[in-house]
Amino acid sequence: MEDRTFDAIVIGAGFSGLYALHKLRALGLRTRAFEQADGVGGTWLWNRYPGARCDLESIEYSYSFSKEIEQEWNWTELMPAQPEIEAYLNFAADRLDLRRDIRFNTRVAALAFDETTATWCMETDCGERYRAQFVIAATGLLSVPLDPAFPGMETFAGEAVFSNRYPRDGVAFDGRRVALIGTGSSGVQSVPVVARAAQHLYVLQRSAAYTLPSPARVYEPGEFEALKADYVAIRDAQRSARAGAARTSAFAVMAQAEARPPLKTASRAEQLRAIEEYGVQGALFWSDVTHDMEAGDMARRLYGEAVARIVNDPETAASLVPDYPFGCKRPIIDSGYYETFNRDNVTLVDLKKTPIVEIAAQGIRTTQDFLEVDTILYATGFDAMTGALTRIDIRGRDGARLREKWSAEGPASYLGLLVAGFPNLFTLIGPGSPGALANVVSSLEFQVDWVADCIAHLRARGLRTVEANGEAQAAWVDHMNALVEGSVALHPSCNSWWNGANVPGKKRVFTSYASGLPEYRRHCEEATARGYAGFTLS
Ligand code: NA7
Repeated sequence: MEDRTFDAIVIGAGFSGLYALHKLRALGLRTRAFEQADGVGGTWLWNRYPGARCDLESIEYSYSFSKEIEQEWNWTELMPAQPEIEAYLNFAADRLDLRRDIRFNTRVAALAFDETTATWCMETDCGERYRAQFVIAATGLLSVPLDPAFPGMETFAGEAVFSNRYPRDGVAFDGRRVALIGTGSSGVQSVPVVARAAQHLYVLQRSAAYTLPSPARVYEPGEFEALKADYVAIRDAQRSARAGAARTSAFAVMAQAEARPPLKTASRAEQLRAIEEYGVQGALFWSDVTHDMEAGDMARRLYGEAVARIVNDPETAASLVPDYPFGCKRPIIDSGYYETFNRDNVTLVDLKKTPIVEIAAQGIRTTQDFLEVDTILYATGFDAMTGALTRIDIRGRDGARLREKWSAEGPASYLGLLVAGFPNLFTLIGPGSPGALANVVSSLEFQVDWVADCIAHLRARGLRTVEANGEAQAAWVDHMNALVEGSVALHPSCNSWWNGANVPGKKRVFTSYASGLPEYRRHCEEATARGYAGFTLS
């Protein structure tokens, strides 16, 4: 009979779940991880869409806790592509012998806190029950697909695929007429790759994206070996960097912009020189762009001028200019996105002008056209940050449901680690953490270490539970909100997964801690040093 009682249960076997399993096992806890997919990788397993690539350097978007993994693994590209990240996580899982404690193909459906034993009862989608004192939700910030609801979607006779659960064996686009819906990071990265194979590609865009050319490239011979020898210094620099990444990244682009002069005081000649020298990036590299709506609008227009220098067709170029300010959505890094619209086999369909009416057996009907296609690639995003937790039926003290609490009050949590009323349920990279604003790997390593220290502290003192205090949680939420007050990310025109506005009916709240990873660490370490201030240990 399978043992169903553990010290700790980890939900998810992506970057955070794998490290949590390793760390808790090393602490001597009987730990079992549950993963709904058939392999490790999490987000990097599901999102196998063409062109999927990280926007941080591989040397920084990797585990720092194991010197062995650092030295034994060889990255081949500066900005790693999805297959290499998935292979890396498989390597780490094997190197740390994690698979024997992971139950694959198993989705966690429900969690209920049992007050009498101070343990969590967990139920899987097959109705199996497990019990553990601690639960670590390593469920990812971009793991719950958000599918559109176009009339007639189910009647499409061709192949319909989703970027966020892309088929393992890939999709043949060769010679096909393809429609791609959605121009966030997934859509923008897919466009150039699909365009090279397809007979014709229709890009169906509801909101235009701000996207910057990726510095992605293969390492020169010897280049990675030199970096590898320098890991100590690289990790040091990462630790003190606001975004948990000190080298090239989308975050660095925004930080550089803040260090430059304001756009509002730049002369026309200076503005033009910026886009001549730096292309689209030159339009955004100014200190006031993400803080001042007027400067944001100037940057938007300048960005349009830079796009018009790349895209030949003026109407297409105009449609590709966002109608919202930079900084409202997470910046994208692409490989030849705008240039792709100069290909004869690519058509941009501006859904703001001609919305989708329905999907039919042979294609997509807009208010203006019928697009006959063989394949539809949906790249429509995620119920981010909270979705992975709210779709599990989580009941804490007095049977209170996390889903209802968060939907009524917004996704509150103390330090992004624990939620009041839900003892011993640690949330990794969820709301209240640096989440979407920092290198997820750096954040999760810190959080997992914090959780392990906290559990060791409880055990050493014979304590059973740790729980966030309501007042500390409320103060943390207020602090988080104050940090983003007045920023473009919360502007009413800003519909982004960053603030939940991409999900119909979801409360508009900016859920990532905006003061950077070092400051976040300081808050957490300070709470620990003050005897777990803000938490109740009992
Ligand atoms: P995103 O960034 O949420 O992008 C989703 C895209 O899909 C976006 O352009 C949406 O337009 C579009 N969308 C969503 N629903 C519809 C409907 N119903 N009709 C038309 N278009 C729609 O998700 P991604 O997967 O691209 O990227 C997520 C993150 O993953 C990314 O930031 C990186 O960090 C990695 P909208 O903007 O809502 O008008």
